[in-house]
Amino acid sequence: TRAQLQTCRRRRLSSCSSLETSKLVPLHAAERNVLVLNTGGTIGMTMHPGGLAPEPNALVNYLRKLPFLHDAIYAEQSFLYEYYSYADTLVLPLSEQKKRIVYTILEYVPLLDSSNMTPDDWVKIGKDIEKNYKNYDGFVILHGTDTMAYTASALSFMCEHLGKPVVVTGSQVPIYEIRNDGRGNLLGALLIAGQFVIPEVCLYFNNKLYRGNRTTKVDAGSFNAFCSPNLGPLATAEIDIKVNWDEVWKPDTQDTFQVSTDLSCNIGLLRIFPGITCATVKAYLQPPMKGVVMETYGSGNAPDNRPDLLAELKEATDSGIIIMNCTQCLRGVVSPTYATGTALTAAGLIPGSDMTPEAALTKLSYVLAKTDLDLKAMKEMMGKNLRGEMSCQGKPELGLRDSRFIQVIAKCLSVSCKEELEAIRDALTPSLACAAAKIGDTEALKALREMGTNLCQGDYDGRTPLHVAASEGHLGLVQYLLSQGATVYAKDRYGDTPLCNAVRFRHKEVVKLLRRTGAHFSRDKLEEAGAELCSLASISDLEGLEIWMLAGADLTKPGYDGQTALQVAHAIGNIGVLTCLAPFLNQSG
Ligand code: ASN
Repeated sequence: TRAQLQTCRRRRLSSCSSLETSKLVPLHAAERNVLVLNTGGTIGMTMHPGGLAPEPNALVNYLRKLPFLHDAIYAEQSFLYEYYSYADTLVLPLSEQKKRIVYTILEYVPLLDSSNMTPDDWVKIGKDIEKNYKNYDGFVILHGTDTMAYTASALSFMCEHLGKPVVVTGSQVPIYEIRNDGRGNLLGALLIAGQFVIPEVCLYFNNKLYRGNRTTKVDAGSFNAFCSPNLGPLATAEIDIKVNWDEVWKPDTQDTFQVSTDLSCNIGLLRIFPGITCATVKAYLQPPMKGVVMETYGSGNAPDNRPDLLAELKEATDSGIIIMNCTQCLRGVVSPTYATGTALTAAGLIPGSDMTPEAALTKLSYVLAKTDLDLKAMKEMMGKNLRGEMSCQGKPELGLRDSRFIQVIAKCLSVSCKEELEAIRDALTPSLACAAAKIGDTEALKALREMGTNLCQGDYDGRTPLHVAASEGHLGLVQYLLSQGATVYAKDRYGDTPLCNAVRFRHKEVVKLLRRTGAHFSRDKLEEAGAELCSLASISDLEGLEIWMLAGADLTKPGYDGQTALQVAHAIGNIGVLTCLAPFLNQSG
């Protein structure tokens, strides 16, 4: 069984002194699992008579030969091949953060040049993420660059209540060439997807991680092919990988992850130009058109001395077509600065803030497919910031740097420069937040939040306020933290999640809440649960059994000797345990 193989792997690792992770870090705490969906793109292309085209069944075998993308010795000694039992699982060498990224590549058939991709391919990717969500810490999508920004944007909307990183990447030169950008891009994407709980669909290219729905391809001939014109990178991979946590999206959701695979095809992009005729606009807005992104000039302007054009637009919006006003400029925001812009709003267009056309188009496709919404609700949704795709014009958040507390400490330590202030902030605030979580002090956490603290950050041991609140059983606080974007997937240095902590310290209501929010045990933890359940059954610990079941443990999983908890209860004739387990048995089928 997998449980036995897992035990074998651990035994092997602990007896093998040549493996750096063996004694210092337990195997399950050091390994992170990433699923790579290889959809195609230049990264895996070779030269064919007609030009570069995808080369099937080649990538995994090639990567296997590259020591920095596959540690064959570790794989061999840690029993990796037997455990995963499929040939396309590889493992990176130990990372600087002392993590091992174990990655499995799923190759699509056929592999596609991304110019050939359609929304059906986005749906396939979305479904694969959904199907494998619980078994991996993060996802990497290998993809061609031509339509990468569209796919990343579409996935960002389709992935509802996402809690794990999805990193789209590819390259400008095939990975098989001597000089190429594929190796670096793949390596960076794997390290990020495996090590940081960034709950977003991102795009990684040329050492930068961007929010996917903010990107656009700007260069056909450079390794620096993408830019995110209106939002800085979420992370940069220089000597160190630095995550800009202030910028990372904080979902305030308490719902479980799901992928919305309904997309509308009746959408379009219409770029206006001086002298565009009314007939062109009219033809474009005919049924079955449902939503259009109009690319206007500057800060969202179009001629206001063309009553014919404005009337055409007004007629279209009156008839129920949603028209988004986005700018043709690479940078900047649609704003009511000019009369030529406000005329469009009067004609019923929705100002698209600083959304890229790619984001606005795929958002339309996603929103228009929500058949349970009426037109008004759809329009509201289009104007709302759903996944960080647009900037909200409001007052900027107060930075912790502005807080008196940090200023006083900075003064005592005689520091003033930005970097040092940030270093103080990053060192102090996670510990302060954890201390507040320990005593259940929601007010203190709110105060820290108001100072600009990111409540999702872990302390020196990777323990987040959510870990601490879950350990202590502070239900209200757990709720508050979840509403502030705390992630249920954070792992501390021991590999434990808040759910593990809530189970260990037996806080039933917290377990239930975390489960509703999408928390789950890892595949390995579920394998091992058999032994724990058996031991609980043998001592008739009903409370312990119940909490494990609530956390999603599977009653049919055997312990070390092949017996299940039920068989143990039977063997000792414990009716109490049998009655306690019965309702869950039906669930686990
Ligand atoms: N045509 C390629 C594609 O989009 C371009 C690339 O990946 N660099 O698949």
